[in-house]
Amino acid sequence: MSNDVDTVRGILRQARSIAVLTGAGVSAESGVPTFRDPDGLWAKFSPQELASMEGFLANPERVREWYAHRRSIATSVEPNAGHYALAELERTHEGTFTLITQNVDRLHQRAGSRNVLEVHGNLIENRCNDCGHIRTDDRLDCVECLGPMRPNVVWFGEELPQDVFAAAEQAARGCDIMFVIGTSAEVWPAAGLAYTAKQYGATIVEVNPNPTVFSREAHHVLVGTSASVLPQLIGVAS
Ligand code: BV8
Repeated sequence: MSNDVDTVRGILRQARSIAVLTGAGVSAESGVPTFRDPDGLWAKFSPQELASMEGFLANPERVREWYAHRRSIATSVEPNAGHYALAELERTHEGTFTLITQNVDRLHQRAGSRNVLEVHGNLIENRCNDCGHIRTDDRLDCVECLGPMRPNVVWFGEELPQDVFAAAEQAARGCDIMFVIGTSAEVWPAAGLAYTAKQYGATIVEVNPNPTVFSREAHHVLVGTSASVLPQLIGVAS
């Protein structure tokens, strides 16, 4: 297993199809808390109470306030060099690059990434739990059907958006290199995309300052933060 940026840059130059799977670690250097790091969200809050339908039904006001708080963080910070490096990689690999993100903060899009598969939705929008109507204001009930509006994210126990996940699976099966960046790879079925890419023969590159349950599956592990490693990968001094 190589831990060398130059080796990976050589593989990247030959790649015909690139897939990237990102997690909360990519937004950490922008100031957005991760989930499972020692100072992460789950150290302070219970995912079952705040990121599940049960938690929402039990206390909709508390859940809405929590997401409004996270939305204010996400909209008040800036994308970091890691986000911009991935947007640049998409530009230089037009049509052969797919960014799959578990993140709900939309920082990839604000950094210029255009083809972003949000497998866990986004917390900028609200969605009617009954008819799916999307809004970005804070109305509590749907103007279309009066159903309850909730954050447009995928909660624990909820199915991922089928069309988005199908596109992500297709990218994972068809790529010849997959970067797995800033994710603990503990949340399924999103984490399964990295295993699928490996199963279909892709070269797997993990970018993370810490080891994860997935590290032993990677052909190359670049130990470091995404904001420092990713600009090096695209040949920009970070
Ligand atoms: C479903 C949105 C069924 C909301 C989130 C199989 C096995 C085991 C369990 C399951 C399984 N299948 C399903 C499950 C259950 C569950 C699950 O996976 N549980 C796990 C936790 C045990 N999955 C589900 O419930 C999924 N739904 O399966 O439904 C179904 C099917 C059909 C019909 C009906 C139902 C839904 C899962 C989605 C949950 N929603 N978020 C919100 O954000 O509020 S999950 C949440 O975790 C985020 O989306 C997040 O992105 C995701 C993954 O976390 P990470 O992004 O990896 O973040 P984490 O903090 O864990 O790690 C950060 C990493 O970054 C670390 O490695 C750290 O070292 C690194 N890092 C830190 N700093 C940096 C860095 N890296 C780079 N640079 C840095 N600077």
